[in-house]
Amino acid sequence: MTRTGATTPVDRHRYLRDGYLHLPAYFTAAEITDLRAAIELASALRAGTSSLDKGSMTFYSLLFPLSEDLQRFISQARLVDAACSLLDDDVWVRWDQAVAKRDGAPTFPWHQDNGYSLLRAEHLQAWVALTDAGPDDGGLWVAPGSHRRRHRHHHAGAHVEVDEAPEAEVAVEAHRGDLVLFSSRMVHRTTPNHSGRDRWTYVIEYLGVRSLDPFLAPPHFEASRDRQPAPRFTRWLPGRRSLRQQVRYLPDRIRVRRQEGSWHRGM
Ligand SMILES: O=C(O)CCC(=O)C(=O)O
Repeated sequence: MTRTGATTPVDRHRYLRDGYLHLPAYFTAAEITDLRAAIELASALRAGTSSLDKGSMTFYSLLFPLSEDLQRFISQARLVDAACSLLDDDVWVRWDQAVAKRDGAPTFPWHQDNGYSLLRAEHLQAWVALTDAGPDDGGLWVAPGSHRRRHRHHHAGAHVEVDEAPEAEVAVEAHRGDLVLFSSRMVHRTTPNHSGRDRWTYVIEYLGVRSLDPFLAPPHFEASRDRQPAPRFTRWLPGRRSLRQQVRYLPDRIRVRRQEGSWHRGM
């Protein structure tokens, strides 16, 4: 089957079945070099540190609002096409982050990203390997099939962790330029980096436009219209206008307000 640059029907079937897709060599070396330069510039503009930082692991979050280059990257046709197809909706980007897992960085424990975002809707994580990221260099491990239900989490300091570690896991042997698309409900972790090199990844979170993030203030970055790239900041996505969505999140908003400051809500 010809790859159009995004995803094929077979990819979609595998994504729905396993909860993730590993697409090797999705980006060229030149694209990754440009992406890293844009991340570096935006990170320099972002003040402060993240409460998710752990040992020699550093998170640089919400970079795209600071960079037109990143806005172009996250709304490029191939990514938008893949995100719309896998979420079956037009999409907006609620979050991005570059993560440096430097030599010696520890495990980042098993979790679903919904455990951090506190969203009820599934979102799509587009995980770009900016360096090699295999099992020995702080790479990603996934539990195929675990995305079919919400798992209970407990707090572990600023982090959350699923109550029960999955029984079956798969290491994703990612190389620089690979793309891993996975469901925010996929239980995943990353293991320590013992490689002597720094591991860098960039993660973009796509959410269907009918889904609200009640915790994030507008404007929001709309990435597609009619499933074509249509990048723009807007205050009024369909999910935000929906009374049903607003009411659905009332109990969560009250709970989060009570917990505010005790941990980090993010990806
Ligand atoms: O980048 C990492 O090593 C862990 C971060 C992570 O699991 C995530 O972004 O959900």
